[in-house]
Amino acid sequence: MHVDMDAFFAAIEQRDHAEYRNKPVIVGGLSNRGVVSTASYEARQFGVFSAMSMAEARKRCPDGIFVSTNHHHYSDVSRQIFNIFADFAPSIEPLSLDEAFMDVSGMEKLVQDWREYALKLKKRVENEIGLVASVGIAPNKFLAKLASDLEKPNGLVIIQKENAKNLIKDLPIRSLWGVGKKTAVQLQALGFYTVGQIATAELGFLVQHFGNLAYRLLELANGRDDREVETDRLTQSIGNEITFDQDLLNRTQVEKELLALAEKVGWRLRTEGYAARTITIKIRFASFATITRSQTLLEATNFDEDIYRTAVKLYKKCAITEKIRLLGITGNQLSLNEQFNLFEEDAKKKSLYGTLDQLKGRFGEKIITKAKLLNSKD
Ligand code: TTP
Ligand code: MG
Repeated sequence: MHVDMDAFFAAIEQRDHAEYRNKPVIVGGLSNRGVVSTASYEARQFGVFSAMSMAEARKRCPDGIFVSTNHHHYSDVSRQIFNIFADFAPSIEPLSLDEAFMDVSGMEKLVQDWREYALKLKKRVENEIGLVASVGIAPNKFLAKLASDLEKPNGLVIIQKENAKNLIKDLPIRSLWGVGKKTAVQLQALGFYTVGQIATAELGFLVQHFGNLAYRLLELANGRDDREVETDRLTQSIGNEITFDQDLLNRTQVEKELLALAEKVGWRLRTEGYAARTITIKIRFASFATITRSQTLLEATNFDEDIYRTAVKLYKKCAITEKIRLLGITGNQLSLNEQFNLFEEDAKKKSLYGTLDQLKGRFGEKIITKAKLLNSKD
């Protein structure tokens, strides 16, 4: 079973603000150079979609309601949803804040009617959280994810093994898991446009062009997928990025922005109960060329200054010749934050951050920050 919430961020805003309901709501970074996180289905009719520039979204939907992303709040709602999911399957693999695979195989004796079972889950999410989930049930992960998407919003699709091949044969090749833009272009150059066309291709021919990927392509195109639901996969990463109103020129500016990002990521890691073993920075240049650099630490951390120090180190190692348009920091290789205080230094830091986080929790994320990050307008 695959569950995916409809227009997740926008739906939460519509739930919380009655005056937004049935209206085009666009959630994202509101500056001119911001990006759309998601759009309500009303806004999608104006051609507004995730990852579109906010400037373009404003052009397409001038009367829309534009709301700044409140990631913290959405994570809280996400946790509530996952609590409900947990009542419906023994093992759950979260894919993002609003989406999960649930392994219901082996429950055939308990569940007579899968449609009813999915409806029960949808009803609980609606009654208890006030949001709508789309559900897909199928013999495997690939088909279940596809199914939850087929009748969105408010979808519920069950794919039977016998019908799978027929159901997917006319879908575009991009529907296959793992087929990104590049592979799609390659496939099209060889005359493959639909899933069905790949399903009947020769394995040898595909191997010639796609190497290792060939076998998986053929399997998926035939509706087969033997991936397990991976329950112990935690949230994979926590990160923030910022696109600047004006491209950054000098090192002092960059370091200041990295500090602000480190503070954000540290706070999110700590409040969500994680520590990150690997720190990754992302730099997008004025030309849109984008690089990422990572470093794995000896020990996982969620302290702002460790994140900052690593980020600056990574930044200094990059040969930078262009202005910078976007910076991001992500913590990867997350573990649950249960580390012991081996060193006095750590205990001190922990108590400092405990105090900071209490303040932030009570008065909002902006209540306290590093002196370095203050400027006259604050
Ligand atoms: P999705 O499930 O892809 O999108 P959605 O829930 O908004 O809409 P639907 O599933 O009905 O098509 O992503 C879940 C949330 O993740 C989304 O509400 C906002 C966030 N998100 C981004 O911030 N940027 C993105 O590019 C995408 C795709 C999603
Ligand atoms: Mg969704």
